[in-house]
Amino acid sequence: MIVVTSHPSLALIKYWGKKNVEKNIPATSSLAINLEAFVTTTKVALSDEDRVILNGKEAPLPRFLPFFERVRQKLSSNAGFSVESTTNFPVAAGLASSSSGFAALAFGCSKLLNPKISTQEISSFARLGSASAARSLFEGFTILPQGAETAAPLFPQNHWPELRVIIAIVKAGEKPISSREAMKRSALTSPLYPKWVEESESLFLEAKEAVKVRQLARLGPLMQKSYLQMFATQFTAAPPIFFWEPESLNLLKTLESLRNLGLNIWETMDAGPQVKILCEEPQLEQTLHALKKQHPNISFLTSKVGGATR
Ligand code: 2P0
Repeated sequence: MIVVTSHPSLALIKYWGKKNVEKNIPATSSLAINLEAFVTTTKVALSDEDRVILNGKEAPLPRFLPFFERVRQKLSSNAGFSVESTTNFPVAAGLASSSSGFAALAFGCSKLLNPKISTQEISSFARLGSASAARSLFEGFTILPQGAETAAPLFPQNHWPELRVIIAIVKAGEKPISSREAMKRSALTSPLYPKWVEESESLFLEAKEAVKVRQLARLGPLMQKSYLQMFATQFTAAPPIFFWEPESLNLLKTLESLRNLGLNIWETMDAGPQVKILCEEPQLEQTLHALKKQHPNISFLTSKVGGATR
């Protein structure tokens, strides 16, 4: 048996849509950080048949079988996998649980079958399960370029020591539609989708530079454009997709007013109502204080940039 821990991958520049659906290849380049405070712990053992238990409940196998089959095929094995996974944060709530989940699973299954396998190859297995999981394998700041089969490390965990993420849990229940279904619908029906794919590459290239020089005031507006353009493809899909809750929008307005007062804080959102706010350590306490005062019903968690799947 192998025990694996992994952190979810929070995209600052988003992957949303696929270049190749069957191979799960992204249509847009993403840039992300791992969230240290959120942890998935997964035990994987070889077994006669496949079985997955997530947070104490038997999980439906169809979501995992194509992934297991590809790992077995690529590593020339017919072993089954018995998997038990727990998270210290809500799953399927827009907190990237599938990224840490499939990263841990890919790491565990492939190391059991081939202990010498490279992280690059594990990343390409993880991508088959969930494209964002390809990024979770590596520490710190990571990229998954459009068209790529594997993610790559960009900067290590200690590249930007003052960077903090505040995670606002607006609503913890499971989302009404999976990311996979939602991005499929955006791609097939939103008139804005081609423009989103075209424009996201320049956001990605500029964001890489901003991260390199650790300039949050330069990175922030690029992050905003990325998540808002991604959501524009959801709002304009047919039928439209609404992941936001009223409280999400209220929080965005608070963030704007705090920025106008001089705080260097910038948010992003994913396929769910939660809001993730980037700031730097010297402004962390002041920001948290203001947010808690204005939004007493929201829970705020804080994270640093996290390490690799291990
Ligand atoms: C991301 N998200 O870059 C984007 C931003 C959500 C919004 O990757 O179909 O679970 O399994 O490859 O990776 C969530 O989608 O989708 C996601 P699949 P995934 O983090």
